[in-house]
Amino acid sequence: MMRLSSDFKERLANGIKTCWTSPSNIALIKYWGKKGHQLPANPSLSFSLNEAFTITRVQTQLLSAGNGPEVIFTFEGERNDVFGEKIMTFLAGLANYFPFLPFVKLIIESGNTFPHSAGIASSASSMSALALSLVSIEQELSDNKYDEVAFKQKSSYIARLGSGSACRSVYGGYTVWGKHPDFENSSDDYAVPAAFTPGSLFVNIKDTILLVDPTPKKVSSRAGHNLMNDHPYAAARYTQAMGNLSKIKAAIINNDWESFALITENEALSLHAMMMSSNPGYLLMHPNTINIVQLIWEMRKQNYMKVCFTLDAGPNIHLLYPDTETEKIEALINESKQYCFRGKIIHDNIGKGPENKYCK
Ligand code: 2P0
Repeated sequence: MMRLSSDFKERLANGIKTCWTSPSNIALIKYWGKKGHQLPANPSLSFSLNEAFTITRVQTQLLSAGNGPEVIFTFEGERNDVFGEKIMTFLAGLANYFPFLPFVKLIIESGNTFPHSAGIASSASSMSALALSLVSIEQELSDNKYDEVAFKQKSSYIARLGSGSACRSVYGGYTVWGKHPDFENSSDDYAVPAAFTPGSLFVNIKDTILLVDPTPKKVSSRAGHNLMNDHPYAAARYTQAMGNLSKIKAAIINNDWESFALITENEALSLHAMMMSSNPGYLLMHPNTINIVQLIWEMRKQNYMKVCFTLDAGPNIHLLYPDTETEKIEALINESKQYCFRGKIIHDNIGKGPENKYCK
């Protein structure tokens, strides 16, 4: 934690403005199950998206009595007190990390580049954008500065407390969250960039999201994580994820698409198998999710395409492929559209991570 400068109230009275864009991410090795306070039961690996991000602007006002924080939250131009309350709850747990919080009213304006109904998880991008903004404000109120690594680590730590997967969104490229012997600096407390050099197939990996069903899911991720607590297969699942993380690292470094595809699909199907075998069990896949999986497998076999799928906690298919394979994949995407909600698809690809340079 950084010490506040002696004139921090003056700085707050002048108003501090910060703004971050932060991306969503897609997990290849899935985080599913928690321990302690928002710590992962197994490590996960994801990459940040490029097009799907949240833009968050935060302005401070001084509350000199020190009875804050207060929040005014606007989402896409409209005041949203339901989200505002959620942010208040989140901030209430952060007093130990940000001693300035009692002295601020935060005016937060947020928006996404992707529609609500796109089936893209917004908690990762929005919580990471907010965490980065809070750490930026902390820096403005101190006479010291974090270096780049410490700044990102603190942001990742704070984002994790808001939503686990959000801690991976503070970086670009491939990111690991959770202690694993093959990733030297990995930690359960925050995510770190995956310190490997990806093979050429993985440098510009694409993620085309096939939107099967845009309606909100019936079982939240929070509830899903909780169901892992007494899950009969939990221990085996955590062991599987540890092994899959080692294997996928090797596949990405060795430019081995086939192994990558096997592991990625094994993770997606295992995640949903955990949901189905929870007590009570539930299904987030839609019949058209399965229709598309069958189509991918069929067309991949016929045409030797470098393509695979993954699934988030929802029915939509994330089609992953190297950018060099784009033309070959076109037919598969077109054929899949019949199973998509209003034929809707979203093109995305691996991205560079959060930025604040566009915010003035
Ligand atoms: C992941 N998911 O690794 C996994 C795979 C969804 C499927 O992390 O309760 O929103 O906020 O920590 O991060 C979704 O759960 O859960 C998730 P919380 P989160 O991306």
